[in-house]
Amino acid sequence: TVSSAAPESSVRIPFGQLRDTLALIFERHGTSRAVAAILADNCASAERDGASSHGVFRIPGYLSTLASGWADGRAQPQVQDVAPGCIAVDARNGFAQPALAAARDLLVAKARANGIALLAIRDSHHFAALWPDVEPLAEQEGLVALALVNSMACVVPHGGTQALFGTNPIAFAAPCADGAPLVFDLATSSMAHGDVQIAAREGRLLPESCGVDARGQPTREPRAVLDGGSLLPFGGHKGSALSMMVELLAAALTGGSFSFGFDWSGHPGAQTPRTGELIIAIDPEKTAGQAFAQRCGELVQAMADAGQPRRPGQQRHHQRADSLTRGVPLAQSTWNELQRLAGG
Ligand code: NDP
Ligand code: PYC
Repeated sequence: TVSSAAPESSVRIPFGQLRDTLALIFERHGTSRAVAAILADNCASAERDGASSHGVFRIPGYLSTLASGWADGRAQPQVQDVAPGCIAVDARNGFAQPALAAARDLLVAKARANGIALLAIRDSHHFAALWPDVEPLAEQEGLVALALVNSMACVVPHGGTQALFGTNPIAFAAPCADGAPLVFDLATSSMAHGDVQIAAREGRLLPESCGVDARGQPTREPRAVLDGGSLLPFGGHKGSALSMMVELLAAALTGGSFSFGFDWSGHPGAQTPRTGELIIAIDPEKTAGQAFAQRCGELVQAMADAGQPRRPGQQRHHQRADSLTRGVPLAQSTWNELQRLAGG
């Protein structure tokens, strides 16, 4: 088991060392060197930012997926320039992040030229946090970015009886005059599936109204949700409608599978959903000029003045600053296991 920082005996690992160790692990377990570098940076960044449901906790799932032959860690994404404002990428059963990396420069150029551009990734596996797909577009390029990805059927549509939707996250990033971009990244389910797994491992009950058991009865028992039960959408019919939208935009619009549309039963150990991802990038200069980032700063200040104690992304950036200063916190046993997997 690879778990995040445990209170008993923990260590602080420099971010670069963690990332390099993860890259070795990926490469040793079947990805190309280029894919290993991208996945390692993504996974180490999540751990650095305290996004523990998608940090090193995910390594065993990546490795069992690769071992099962379900995802291709050496896939070469195929980028197609399909229209002035539209790029399609066939990830060819590889991971979504290398597909995004292959199309990123073109996406930025098209957003700048047209004011808006669409990146439609299909036949891709996304097993990670979504904010890394949008935050750099705001931070490094000054673009507003929205990403949607669908996952695996584990969420019952509002009022329904059967799991159909994925946990289907939406991430948004906007440049902000006060420095860090304004970012949110949230599952459209009551909880991320990863957090249910972590609760099960730690022996914690789930909050009320998050999930149902295999008979459709409300339960707070994480194992009951994981073993034949389902999660509920967040916010009742409203979250359910957003999840439905994610299925349409991330799957139907890209040519990827719906969350209920793929069959991994022939690949025991497979954990990564084989679906699609949509990214929309907008150049705010076209309609608002430099004023956009200032208006964003104004809005953030107004929220603080209205008494909101914390803005989305703030906790993550706080954890990032701490990790970059003192090292990324990990349980000693986790770090030992990662080094073993890396062959060290
Ligand atoms: P959370 O509910 O933890 O957080 C959602 C957002 O709300 C974050 O931007 C967070 O900012 C912000 N936030 C949280 N608490 C507050 C608060 N009190 N005040 C203001 N803002 C707040 O995220 P989820 O559990 O829904 O998702 C966790 C991760 O799981 C995401 O990264 C998501 O992409 C990933 N995921 C990935 C899937 C996939 O298919 N690849 C599927 C489902 C989820 P902050 O980060 O600063 O806390
Ligand atoms: O935590 O819900 C989740 C999730 C699904 C796919 C990757 N993460």
